[in-house]
Amino acid sequence: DDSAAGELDAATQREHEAATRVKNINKIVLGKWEINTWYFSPFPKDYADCDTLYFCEFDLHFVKSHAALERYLRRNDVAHPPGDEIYRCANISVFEIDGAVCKTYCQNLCLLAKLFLDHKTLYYDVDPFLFYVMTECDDHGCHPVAYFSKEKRSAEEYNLACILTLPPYQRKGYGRFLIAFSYELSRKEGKVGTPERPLSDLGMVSYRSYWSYVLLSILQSHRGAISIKQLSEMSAIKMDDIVSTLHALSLIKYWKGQHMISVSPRIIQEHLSAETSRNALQVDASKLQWIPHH
Ligand code: 1VU
Repeated sequence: DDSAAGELDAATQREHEAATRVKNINKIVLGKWEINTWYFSPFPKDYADCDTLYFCEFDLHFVKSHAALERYLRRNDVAHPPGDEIYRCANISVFEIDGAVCKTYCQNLCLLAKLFLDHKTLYYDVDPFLFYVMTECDDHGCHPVAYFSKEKRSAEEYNLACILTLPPYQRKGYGRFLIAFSYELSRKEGKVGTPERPLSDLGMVSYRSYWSYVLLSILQSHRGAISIKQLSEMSAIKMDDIVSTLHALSLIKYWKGQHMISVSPRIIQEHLSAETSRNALQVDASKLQWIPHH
């Protein structure tokens, strides 16, 4: 059909233009942070030529000047993201926000996130997604530190569409925490999951690190032979990702048309010892109050 093909071409072209456009907004102000941006993001025309954008960190409303933000904040007294708080453990909370319910918030979150994401196409249609915003809470409110989005329904077994830790909070284990959280949700749904592709370089290191840790931990405590399928059932990690991770760790052989896991306790110990000394932030599944969406 010519017209459909024509539309697709135009859409592809728009996408290409968006991807190759130069970075527009140089900085954002968000809560106590001034953050330099990394990439282009398609903010509305009126804001596209601003050097700095000023955000309310709680509802993600953005304005063009510091004075305008101060005026806005004086009138606005919410101190946490919208949606449902589905996890709380010490000062860490996770809020679940439905794209169809809090459209503007979720669109603004996508625009903000795109400033730090290279290759992702931006979804203006946020309705099919749920957003999970992780916060650090103090006396002033629940401050956003990281988030991921997830399709309400995925034909490809995706359990995470897009993940971002805000730059001031990166390399503290928050990305890893949210990846673990996404698998905890899959476990509750009784499904396996995998992140949407492509992964950025930083996304790839984070997933590799998580997968390695989870699989090595299971292998360490498991007695006797274990199959890829069993590992997948125990971890909610999709079988392909298990195979590629074990390959990368040289813990798998392909023999007579079958994958064979071959591990020695020494190898497991070597990999895990670095891990346990780091004291990473764990997801406490007993603190998750959530029932799957149908
Ligand atoms: O646990 P390990 O130490 O083995 O690994 C950690 C960490 O060391 C490693 N890592 C890095 N390694 C080298 N250079 C880095 N700059 C770096 N950053 C992290 O990754 C493991 C996880 O670390 P983390 O839990 O501290 O992770 P962050 O909170 O820093 O968050 C990781 C992400 C990927 C979310 C963060 O880097 C980010 O927001 N990047 C920009 C946006 C992005 O690329 N997002 C992923 C796009 S792909 C996608 O969304 C489709 C699923």
